[in-house]
Amino acid sequence: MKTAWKVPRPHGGWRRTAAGALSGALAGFAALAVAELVSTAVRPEAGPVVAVGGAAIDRTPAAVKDWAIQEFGTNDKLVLKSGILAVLGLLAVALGLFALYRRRTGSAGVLLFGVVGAVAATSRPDSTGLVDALPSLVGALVGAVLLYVLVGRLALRPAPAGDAAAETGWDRRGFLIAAGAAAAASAAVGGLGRTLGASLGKDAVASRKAVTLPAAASPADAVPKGAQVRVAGVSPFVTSADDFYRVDTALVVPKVNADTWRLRIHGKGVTRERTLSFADLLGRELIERDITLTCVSNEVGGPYVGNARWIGVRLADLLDECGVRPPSRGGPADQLVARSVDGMTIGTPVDDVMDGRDAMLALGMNGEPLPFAHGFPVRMLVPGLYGYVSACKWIQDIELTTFDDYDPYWVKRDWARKAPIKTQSRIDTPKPFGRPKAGTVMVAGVAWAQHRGIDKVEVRVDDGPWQAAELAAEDSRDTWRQWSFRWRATPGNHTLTVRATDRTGAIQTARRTRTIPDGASGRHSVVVTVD
Ligand SMILES: Nc1nc2c(c(=O)[nH]1)N[C@H]1C(S)=C(S)[C@@H](COP(=O)(O)O)O[C@H]1N2
Ligand SMILES: [Mo]
Repeated sequence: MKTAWKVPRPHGGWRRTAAGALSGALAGFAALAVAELVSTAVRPEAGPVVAVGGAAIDRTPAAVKDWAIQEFGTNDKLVLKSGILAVLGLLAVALGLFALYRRRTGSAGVLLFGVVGAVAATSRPDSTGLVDALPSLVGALVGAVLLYVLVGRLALRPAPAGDAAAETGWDRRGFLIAAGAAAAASAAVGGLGRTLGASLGKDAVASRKAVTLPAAASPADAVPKGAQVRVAGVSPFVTSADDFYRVDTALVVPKVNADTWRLRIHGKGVTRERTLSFADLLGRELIERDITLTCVSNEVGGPYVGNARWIGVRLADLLDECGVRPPSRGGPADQLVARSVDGMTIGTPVDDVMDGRDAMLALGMNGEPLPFAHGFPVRMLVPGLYGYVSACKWIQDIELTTFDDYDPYWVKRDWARKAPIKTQSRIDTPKPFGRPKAGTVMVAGVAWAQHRGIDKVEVRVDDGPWQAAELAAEDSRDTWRQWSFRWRATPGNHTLTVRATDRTGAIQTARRTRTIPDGASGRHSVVVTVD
């Protein structure tokens, strides 16, 4: 039997339905284009996509965010923005279809999205006030009016009197003209917004260009020649700024003008509160150190670890001048909370900052002022601690407080209050599922246990015994250390596993844990087929 499934012909025909959908899409496009243009005058972070995206990031459960970082890496933000645009597009089309039946309510729906964007923008931690509502509201108003006008062209004309058989119709020509004009105008507004947006932050760019980093009073020793193993495929010992991993919540990289930037130090036990300018910091004694930074979201074998030469101000000296004593010397504050210009908060144990390690306010990376993406003009670094509890970028405020009194950003999202970096090692070559030739195969990679140092790296082939790898020269105990292992490879499938031993004598654990709450543990393995 044949079943016919008939879709009822929509009121006014399919073309009119399509025109309704198009009206919605155009209204959404116009609203976003106008909103982005207005945001270049207000604040780029106040645009609806960035504001809603930022709010989404803050509300994403830790596990989902970690999954996104693993899955999309540094593209996570692009994926989020595309996702928001896709959802907005679908909703706009739905509103357009709805407006065919309820024109006013459809337009009001567009306004409602404007209100959502406005609320998101004004409630961001870095919001500068009610003006942040403007981009979303103005954009939505334009979108709502446009939808109303376009759908007005789709009104059905009554059939001529006395001719009941005649088709009812709508003003196709009028609609197409209006839709075409709206699309062109929106594209022009969008283009203008892009052009203006690209030129924003020019003062910040100029202030960065004007920076000359002085020589450090306490320079770093040259990286030992033997720190880099001579095996192809191993990460460079010093990671270039371009290749350095980037992990942060900023949908728009903050462009801070170093000339107007200030850092305030205050809070519990601060007897001499201070506000410092960039010039103040540049004029102080600087230290230069090689420090390997690691993200707590780095999976075993993962890429979120990098090593650079940093120049900056020793943080303990600065705190000392402000009268701060660590709790181990009777001070009342055990937590240092760093705040960034984009509202990030990062909490670090005061004892760690002041125990003699090279915790610093970094002004430069690999001989250049910090890149904007890595925290220009100033970021914090504390050797031995994961970035989320130590490495605040675009820092503007340091508050001395207690762990009891305040939970910073990531701690509110279920990550651990304290997170020293776990001893880890990674096989850089051969790559997983590589096909090396039988004979001597160089196995090599990196190992890290910042501020403890790496004393041993061992490799195991399949279920064989652990065999000592050759350690490259150590730069410092705050940096990673390379290693290599000459493997007499025999044909067939093999699993290579690595483990490191740190200077306390502790062997890297085999116990696999997730990254949440305080960093992944376990050992990196690579499966290869030897031909
Ligand atoms: N302002 C700000 N600082 C931040 C973050 C952030 O999201 N915002 N992320 C932290 C995390 S989780 C890490 S691992 C490091 C990464 O620094 P990088 O992007 O320079 O590699 O920055 C830290 N500092
Ligand atoms: Mo991180």
